[in-house]
Amino acid sequence: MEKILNLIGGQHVLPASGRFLDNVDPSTGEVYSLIPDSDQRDVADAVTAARAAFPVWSGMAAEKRAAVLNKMADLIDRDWKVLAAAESRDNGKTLKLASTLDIPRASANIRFFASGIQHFASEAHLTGSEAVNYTIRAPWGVAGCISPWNLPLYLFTWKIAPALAAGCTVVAKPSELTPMTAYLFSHYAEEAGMPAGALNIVHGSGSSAGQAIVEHPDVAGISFTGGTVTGRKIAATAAPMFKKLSLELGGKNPNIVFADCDFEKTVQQSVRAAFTNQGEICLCGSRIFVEAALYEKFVAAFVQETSRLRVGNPADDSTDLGPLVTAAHRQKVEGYIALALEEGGTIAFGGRRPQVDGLPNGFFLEPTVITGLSHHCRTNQEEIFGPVVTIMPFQTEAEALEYANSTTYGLAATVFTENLSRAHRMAAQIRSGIIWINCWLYRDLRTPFGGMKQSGVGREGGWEALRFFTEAKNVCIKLP
Ligand code: TXE
Repeated sequence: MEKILNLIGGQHVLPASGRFLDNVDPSTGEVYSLIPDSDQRDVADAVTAARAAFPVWSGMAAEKRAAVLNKMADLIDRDWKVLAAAESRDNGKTLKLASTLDIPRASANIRFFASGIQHFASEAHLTGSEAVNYTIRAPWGVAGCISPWNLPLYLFTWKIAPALAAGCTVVAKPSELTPMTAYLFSHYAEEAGMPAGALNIVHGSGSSAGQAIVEHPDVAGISFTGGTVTGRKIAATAAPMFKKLSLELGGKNPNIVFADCDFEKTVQQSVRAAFTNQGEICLCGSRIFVEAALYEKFVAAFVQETSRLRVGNPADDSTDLGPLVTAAHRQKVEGYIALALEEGGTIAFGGRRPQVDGLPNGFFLEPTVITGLSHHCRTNQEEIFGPVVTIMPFQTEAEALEYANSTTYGLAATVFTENLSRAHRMAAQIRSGIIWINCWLYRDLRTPFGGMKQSGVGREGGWEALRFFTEAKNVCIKLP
């Protein structure tokens, strides 16, 4: 069985414990590879290597670092088929999605920040005729990059690319549920000519390897994407050490549909927003609020469109939803379906485990549509992170806004309306970091990305990410 290894100081190495964790294929429920069960010893080695590499890597001209990063992106593009197949097998996402979204985006992330660092600039200020002030933005040292399982290589590169471009050296930990593409990627460091130790990848559980990265005194900052509960724990560990923190956490995103929307497109985009990647994206539109006049028509069309989605083998071209990532996660999602019924909801579609030919033990679940709930029940307040969506009517714009803002999350929101003034009003008043009008997950990597309230701290993307991985220093020169 294939054994994944850590990348530390340019070498692929076994974990100090000698222990491995099982890596399960969610389509079959079977263990198909082994993951290093790393602990603080491996993390200490990785941090030592990253510290040693820091003067070399940060001392290289930005163009040189960019050249190495672009070479890594070339290698992703060269191997995209292998990477897409690995991502699909590891996570359960469809091969179609891995091939068109995850893997192309991974190389795009790297190219974007390789280019960005060459255009990154800082300010200078003349203080009358008395002094000149300028700002140095220098990488702060060793960055801890901790990424989740839902978009594995996509989010892994979204963190390590700006960190490395800025000149930080990295100790990264991919999710223990989906480590395979990060492992394949780890071989590119040497092939692309990256100095040993600039990128270190330590595999293992969050409570052991992840926690050790956050606790290590020589890791100056942490970029984390994952659940809100984990984010809170990381913040609590990091705060007494005053580490820099970027936290991209959960969402419970409203999708608001006004009666004046472009109906066909709205239904199609709403289904996409609810069920892409089995609903396992922090940006998914999981609470749909529909203006009362359109409600019945919308629910009927939404259910019909959902019924066309095919749950099946993620490797098949015709599959729209693969299995959920783990048995435990499916159980959690099913728990919310049961809760929705207890809270008075009605299942308008789905809710069961489908039979998938040849894959009787996969963690499959039907896309599920629930109606009849209030906006404040637990089902509509807590992140489910699966193929479950609720639909509720609203009467007025003010009511839609109240419902939209009624959770502790504030990551993304979608508004469908052809009324431009209303679109602007809603965009200004919804409390979330991203507002999509008449679209969903339409991304420009230059835009600030992140959430308000318990959806996180800080912003990724564009200059925000490069600013995060650098520290500003003011130099003031008194003129004679
Ligand atoms: O994520 P975790 P889990 C949400 C979603 C999901 C819930 C829990 O609702 O059901 O979170 O998912 C590492 N110190 N999202 O438990 O634990 C862990 O190893 C340092 C939303 O799978 O947050 C992994 O690499 N690291 C989300 C990473 O954190 C720790 C995407 C994320 O795992 C750690 C995924 C610790 N103490 C889940 N504990 C999004 N925002 O997109 C765990 N980790």
